[in-house]
Parts: sequence; structure tokens; C-alpha cells
Amino acid sequence: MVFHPASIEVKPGDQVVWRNKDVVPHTATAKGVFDSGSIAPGKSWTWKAKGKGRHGYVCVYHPGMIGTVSVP
Ligand SMILES: [Cu+2]
Repeated sequence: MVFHPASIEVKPGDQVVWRNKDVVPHTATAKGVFDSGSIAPGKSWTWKAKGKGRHGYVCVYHPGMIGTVSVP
């Protein structure tokens, strides 16, 4: 249970897609920035980067799953 890649760097306006290739639901949640809600197995969720920032995020179901989206 990992985000792959765990860290990415994107430009403002880029779309970041999380695809759940696992057999259980996951989320991509950066409090106050974005929250996918539950992403079912086989589904995906897209977030459009805006502004600058370094956003750490977790899966709320599996707190060991962490990642970072940087918009430098
Ligand atoms: Cu999870």
C-alpha cells in the first residue's frame, strides 16, 4: 500500500491523477488543499494544481500511505 511515485513535482494547471490499482479503497487527502474521498479499486481521481506549495497528503484509511505534491 503505497503511492507511486510518492513525490511528484507539477506546474500550476497540471492535472494530477491518482489511480487505484489496489483491491481496497484509498484516498489522497491533503487537509485544506485537496481530498479525493474514497477512491474505489479500479477508479481514479483527478486534481488540478493551482498556486504554489508543497502539499503532503495521506490516505485516511492507511496513515502509513503518504505522498507529496510540490508545485514550485
Ligand atoms: Cu489507503
